[in-house]
Amino acid sequence: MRCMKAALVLLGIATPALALAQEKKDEAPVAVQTYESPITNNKGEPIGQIQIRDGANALVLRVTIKAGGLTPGWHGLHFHAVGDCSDTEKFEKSKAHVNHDKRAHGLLNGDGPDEGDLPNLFANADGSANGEMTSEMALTGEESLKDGDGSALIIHANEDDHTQQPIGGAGARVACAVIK
Ligand SMILES: [Cu+2]
Repeated sequence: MRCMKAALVLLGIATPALALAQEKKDEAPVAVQTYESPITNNKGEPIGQIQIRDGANALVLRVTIKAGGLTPGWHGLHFHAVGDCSDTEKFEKSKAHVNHDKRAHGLLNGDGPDEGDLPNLFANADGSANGEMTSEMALTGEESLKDGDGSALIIHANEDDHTQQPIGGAGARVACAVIK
């Protein structure tokens, strides 16, 4: 009798544990994809780099800028539609924001945001900056950052107010990183 009780208790514990193990086995682990690319300024010089990690729940963008890379203060940051940073003076070849759904620009705009919208990056007094942020975009697949013509991370001269069209008053494009 005592023995049987013990067996039942064991079963009671063992069953959920087994079920959990099976559940974990059934869920194929989603590997985190990583992408890194240098950031170039208007003179074509490298000023830092981006790192993108894309996993099951989020795409995480890390931006690292070395001292002297940017003017101190806030800078608008967006994913632009084409992965071309070759026209370093203006970075216009990167085209407009990634925006498949034709939304208005602005994280704080009621008709937005567009897919390229990102939070601002703050550069320190020495021009260095470090930031990490998430995006709704995916790294690979349909309508992703690495689509046919790729995309670019653009850093603007001024901060993005997250409201005004077309780019929140962020001004000139001062740095660019290819995502392809
Ligand atoms: Cu932009």
